[in-house]
Amino acid sequence: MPLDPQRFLDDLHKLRSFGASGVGKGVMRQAYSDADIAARRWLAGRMEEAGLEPHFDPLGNLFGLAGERSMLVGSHSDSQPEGGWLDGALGVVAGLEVARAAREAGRPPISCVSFQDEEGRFGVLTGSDVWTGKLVLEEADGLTDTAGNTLAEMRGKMAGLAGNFLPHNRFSGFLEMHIEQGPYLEETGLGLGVVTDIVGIRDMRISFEGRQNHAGTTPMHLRRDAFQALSSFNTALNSRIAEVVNPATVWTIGHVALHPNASSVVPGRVEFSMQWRDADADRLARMETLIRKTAQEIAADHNVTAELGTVMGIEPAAMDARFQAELAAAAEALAPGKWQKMPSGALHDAANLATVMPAGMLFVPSIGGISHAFDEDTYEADLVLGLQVLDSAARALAG
Ligand code: HGY
Ligand code: MN
Ligand code: MN
Repeated sequence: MPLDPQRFLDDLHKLRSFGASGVGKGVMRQAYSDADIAARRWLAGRMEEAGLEPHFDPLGNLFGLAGERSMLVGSHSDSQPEGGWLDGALGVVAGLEVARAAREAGRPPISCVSFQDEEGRFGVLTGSDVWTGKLVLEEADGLTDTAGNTLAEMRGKMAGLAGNFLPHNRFSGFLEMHIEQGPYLEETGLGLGVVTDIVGIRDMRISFEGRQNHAGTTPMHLRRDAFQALSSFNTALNSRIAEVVNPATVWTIGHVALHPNASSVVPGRVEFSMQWRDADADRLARMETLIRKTAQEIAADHNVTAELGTVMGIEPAAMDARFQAELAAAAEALAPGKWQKMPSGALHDAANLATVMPAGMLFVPSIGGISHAFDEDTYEADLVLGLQVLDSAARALAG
């Protein structure tokens, strides 16, 4: 039996050793970090050993190519600044194992992939945004991370490896296996999820500029305090947004940079991320209008200025009906009655790939619904069952 679950698990643990956090099974492997690049070099070596042709494109997306035209299976191997060992890595190593097994068995070719910067150090799903043509390379190059590094500088670290962008029609479709990253599969006890749709997202940076001053001598009524503005903005938004959202809508202020961030100084500037997600593009637009209006009104109330950055986003995406059906058939054959159809609240490269080829996704449960945290985990039996279902569906679709 060429599909080798132990080899898959061994490779998954080896991948974690690049950027291993020392806390639980966590990793720190942000896109273009030394750990990320070392991991990609190691993955390229494993592809080569398997008889797949490693190919880096100008973004650092790494493909393991088989045949002249094939199915593509994979995910991403970059992590959040503090990430778990499975987010993305699971789908990459599963893709490698499925492609390797197909080759060893002499079956129709399957290629594998690890996309770059899925976690949005620079953009939203930067590597697949550029490859699928959503974002032009020149524009992407000017994007900065929260420390002010540009994408152009960071991808320059991989310039020696880079080849061309591959044509999309080299691939007949895309399959991605991922951890659910939420609580539903565990709650329902149905161990596998066949993804129907992926939510849309909007992401922007907002800053409030006030007046930096002495925290002991500046009377409250004369202050132009950037933190107070942010605090009021958050409170006002949470109350006003109720008119627009539904129970599945989510919004997050996840990154805040307060300047100068010192206890005896009235803060003069704050820059923060504002992200919102929903399955309905119209609702995403209505939320944007409300966010802009609230930011401007609160800025005026606090005598600070508001600067609203460019909104980046991904549209809600439906997964291909045939790919859903093959995943469902494989799940039913290997785990009868133990799977469900479900939408994804997390973003995935499959949302971008769905704009250029048929795409499908399979979820396995996350213990406690935890992800984007060091203690993210999944039972080994679920990882292996997911691999087997993915392989079965990939074979049917490649065949
Ligand atoms: O943020 C997300 O949904 C994904 O993990 N990039
Ligand atoms: Mn992911
Ligand atoms: Mn993630």
